[in-house]
Amino acid sequence: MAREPRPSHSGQDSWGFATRALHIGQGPDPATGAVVQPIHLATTFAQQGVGQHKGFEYSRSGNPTRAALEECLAGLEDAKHSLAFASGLAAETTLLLLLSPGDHVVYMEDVYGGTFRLFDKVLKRYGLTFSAVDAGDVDAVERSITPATRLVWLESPTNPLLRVVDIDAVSEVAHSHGAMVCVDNTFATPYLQQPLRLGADLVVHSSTKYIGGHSDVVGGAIMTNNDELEKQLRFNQNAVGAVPSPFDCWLLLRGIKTLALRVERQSLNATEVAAALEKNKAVKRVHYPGLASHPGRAVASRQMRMFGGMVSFEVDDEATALRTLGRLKLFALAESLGAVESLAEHPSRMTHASMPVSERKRAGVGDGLIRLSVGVEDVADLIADLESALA
Ligand code: P1T
Repeated sequence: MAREPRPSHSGQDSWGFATRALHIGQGPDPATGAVVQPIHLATTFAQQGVGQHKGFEYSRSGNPTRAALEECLAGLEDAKHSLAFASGLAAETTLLLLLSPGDHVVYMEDVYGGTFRLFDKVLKRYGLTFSAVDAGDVDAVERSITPATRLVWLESPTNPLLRVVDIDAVSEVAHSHGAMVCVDNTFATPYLQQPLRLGADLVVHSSTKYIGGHSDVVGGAIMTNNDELEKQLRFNQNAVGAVPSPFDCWLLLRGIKTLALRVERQSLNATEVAAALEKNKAVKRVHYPGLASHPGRAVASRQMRMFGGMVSFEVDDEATALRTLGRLKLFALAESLGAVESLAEHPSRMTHASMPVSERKRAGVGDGLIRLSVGVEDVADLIADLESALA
């Protein structure tokens, strides 16, 4: 049984999501009244006397445009703190620097291939250890926790199979063993799911995706309600320099204004696309949390507002998948996701190619799998495109 959601920290409980997205960190500029945030390109800020300044010293440590974005991002997740990064992986790397050699991480076996690569090819060399688990099974998570486990790393829905994890239940188990929980909320977006309110300690985003929403900016974010974690994260970010440019922060602020509208439409379109694919004879299986056939539907209904814009489906084999991708006209064959235009890709050859075949197999990422990022086009056109490519 799910518990009551944890309290909001944005201080704007009375505002709905779309209002927070437009008004937190986005108000008129106090200096000029401009209704759009200015872009502060300055790399350094004059001090009245040594150590006497208006909150900014040097742009790696802090920048007014980034601060506005961070305030807005915190508001989106109802979080006390947010930090903006140069990319999703920059955010993930900085977050994992909270750990020390010998620490153990349990992670959902079906994660973005680049996240797996960061764990497997980079951080293992610095003495961290990792165990993959099907986090859809809460008992399996508990069985993988050891006395050295400091962190449980989740995605929900996962990339690319849209598996669903009960964030509340896994957080309870992890906390009972003294481990923190981080949720990569990129696929769900803060509009659909707020992991901190479900018990997670940290949220990470690739804001390159839905938060930016227009395939024109790479970025990342971390949110937390924990003051001590925030202090360490800010120290680590400044120490390693994983910061976004002011212009990228501004583009993200611009994208966020329509996040709720876009994700609403993408979720509605994806629901129709998934239903059409399920009826198509060339399709063996459709993965979408909103389908009655999806094993995670009940949990997703409880922890998400809608089911999101990502859909995956399986065709007979790799040759059929590649042929289908080659025939699509509206869906661009491209990595990435979450933007207004629809994209399609082949996870085993593209986004998850950095996972060894054995890991892909274990996670269930087959060669006949196609992943769709459903955009905001007219859904009838998207379905017609898929049907003619599958014919
Ligand atoms: O690309 P970057 O902004 O560094 O974000 C990495 C990342 C982190 N988490 C998830 C769930 C992701 O999907 C990604 C990036 N993913 C793709 C590029 C993709 O096509 O799946």
